[in-house]
Amino acid sequence: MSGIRTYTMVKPTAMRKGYMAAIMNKITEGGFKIVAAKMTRLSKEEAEAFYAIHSERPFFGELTTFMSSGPIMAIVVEKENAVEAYRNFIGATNPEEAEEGTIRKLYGTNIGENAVHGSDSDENAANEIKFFFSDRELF
Ligand code: 3AN
Repeated sequence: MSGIRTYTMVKPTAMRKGYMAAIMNKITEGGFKIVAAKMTRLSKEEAEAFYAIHSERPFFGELTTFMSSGPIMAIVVEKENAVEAYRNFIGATNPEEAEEGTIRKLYGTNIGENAVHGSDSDENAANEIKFFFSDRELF
């Protein structure tokens, strides 16, 4: 059975460009309920731990340097079939290939700085939520 929660975060470039509130609005308008949110910043080591599943990818260094380059907004959203629904909602990894009207199309800069993260499985969503939030921060 698919889960009702997924993890997302507004990435540093989108934060720097001032898109945080617009993105959170769009998430809510898309029918996702925000059940946890906090602004925080990852150290390089924390970014490496968060993206450990990508450690063999050629862009790992660039990705973790970027993700630790400034504040992020960490968010948990709820909706039926959350992981798949949210990934469809944000659009393709590369903003240039993302559908019109999606968050990555509207607010993404390039394939690495693509505005938001979205968990890719229920198992990863649960781990990523735990990475950022304690039980008392989830509503
Ligand atoms: P998604 O975030 O859509 O699941 P993945 O799992 O392929 O995409 O990649 C994880 C993250 O790594 C992406 N959100 C993106 O920021 C970054 N990334 C993916 N491909 C590249 C690339 N070719 N160069 C730089 N960063 C990349």
